[in-house]
Amino acid sequence: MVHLGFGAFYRAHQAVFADLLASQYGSDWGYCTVNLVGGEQLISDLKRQDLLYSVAEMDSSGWHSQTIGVVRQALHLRLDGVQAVLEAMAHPQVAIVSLTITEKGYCYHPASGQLLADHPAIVYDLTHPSRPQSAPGLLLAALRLRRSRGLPPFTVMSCDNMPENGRVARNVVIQLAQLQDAELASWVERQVAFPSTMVDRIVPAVTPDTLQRIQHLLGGIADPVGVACEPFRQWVIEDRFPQGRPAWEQAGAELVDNVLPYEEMKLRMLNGSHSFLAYLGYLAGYAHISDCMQDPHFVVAARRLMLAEQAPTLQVQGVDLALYADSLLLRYGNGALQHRTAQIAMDGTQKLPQRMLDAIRWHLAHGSCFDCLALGVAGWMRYVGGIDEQGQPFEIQDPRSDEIATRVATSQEGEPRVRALLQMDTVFGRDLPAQPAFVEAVTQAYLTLLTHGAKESVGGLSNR
Ligand code: NAI
Ligand code: CS2
Repeated sequence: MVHLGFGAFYRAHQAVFADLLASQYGSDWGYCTVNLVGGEQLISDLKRQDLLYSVAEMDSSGWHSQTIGVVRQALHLRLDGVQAVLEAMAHPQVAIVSLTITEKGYCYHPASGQLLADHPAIVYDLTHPSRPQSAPGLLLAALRLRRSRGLPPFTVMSCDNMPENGRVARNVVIQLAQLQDAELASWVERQVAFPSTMVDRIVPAVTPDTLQRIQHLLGGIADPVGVACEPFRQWVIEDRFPQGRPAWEQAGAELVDNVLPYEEMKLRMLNGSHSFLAYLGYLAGYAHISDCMQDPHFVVAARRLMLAEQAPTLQVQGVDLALYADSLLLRYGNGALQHRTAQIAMDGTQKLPQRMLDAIRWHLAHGSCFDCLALGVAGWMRYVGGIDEQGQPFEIQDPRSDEIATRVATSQEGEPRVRALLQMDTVFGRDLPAQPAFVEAVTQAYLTLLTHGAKESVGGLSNR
């Protein structure tokens, strides 16, 4: 397998499944891992330590570390060059290329799922098709290379937090192909499988403190590639791998025909409540998700968001959603994780559609209440204003931060600000801003936030 995106999540999730298969079930599936954007130092460090690194699970009983040894090769697009990456992907033994490149790595329009043909990386790839920079461009160039060599295509498996992530990956690769070579596009359409997956494990960004604790666990040996995570892990995979796959089920993954109901459940209940807690918690002065869980109003509001506003919109069968919500709240309360609200608040333009807006569309169609979701969206709007409730400025990290900054700078605080942000159609589409019930609910929630602040506004929800 080749994995694009050697970030914290891959290291503590997909690599852990493969390691378990190799160490306990004799599997010979391994990885070539690749970083495309950033993470140069990580790849160099990994090479320096014989491609081994540590994963520590943390909970209230302590930290437990294991060594992961399934990475066989590590590359960086900038350090090793595009040719080396394409050759790795075109290697005859490669059957799967998986991805954790964050939502923005797909260069797509989150509201419509279409390729952003004017994205700078895509514009570059269209003029340099055999030396691409973007993930869709690399997948396409590697598939073209395999086809020209008479090799079967690999299966493309997205492990990013998007509904129908396989379909998103497929759309962007095929649409990019259509702009270059119609015949190649139709070959990809016919020959390449893009299964979807639901992935779950809370893996906070690594901090100096994480590395220090891992060093302590390792008896003083530093591991700059180490990562720490919660004990829980889940992986639901659409079973469509024409070129074969590891027996992931032996390591606890669920292989299913249709993963969408699980993806929607996780994205709306877990990620939706995570984003709600991230924006409102940050504004309320809570640095970590576990700090939000110390505030009973935040706990009640998050549970209400999950059960009253997200659960009714789901199609998943046979899952006790009340139990699921309670298990999520327990996981959020894990104080060892130190999962920063500011980390989850990043890239909101890429996250809001699947975490909150799809459920809001459902409520608008059914005429039902979505107060918590409206406050979540208003929380994002207040957050991207870039000034906290103590008047301190902070930085917004988002691929659309320039557009956000312009909209914020050219609109007056209050209702005009809400109207200006609602015009971002990559986030809200054209339909939502045209629905008076939506505009009214978000505007009211925003004005409540301005007047009463985040803590009181969340308290107001939990008191209803
Ligand atoms: P990270 O910040 O540690 O790693 C991000 C990875 O994405 C890096 O390998 C980076 O090179 C790559 N990347 C960033 N922008 C890119 C671009 N424009 N094109 C190509 N590659 C790009 O983040 P982490 O924790 O590994 O999360 C990555 C993704 O994994 C998330 O966005 C999410 O979709 C998914 N995920 C993360 C979970 C977590 O708890 N950390 C849990 C479930 C899913
Ligand atoms: C989080 C997720 O960073 C975020 O936006 O909501 O990465 C979350 O930790 C995972 O999806 C848990 O599986």
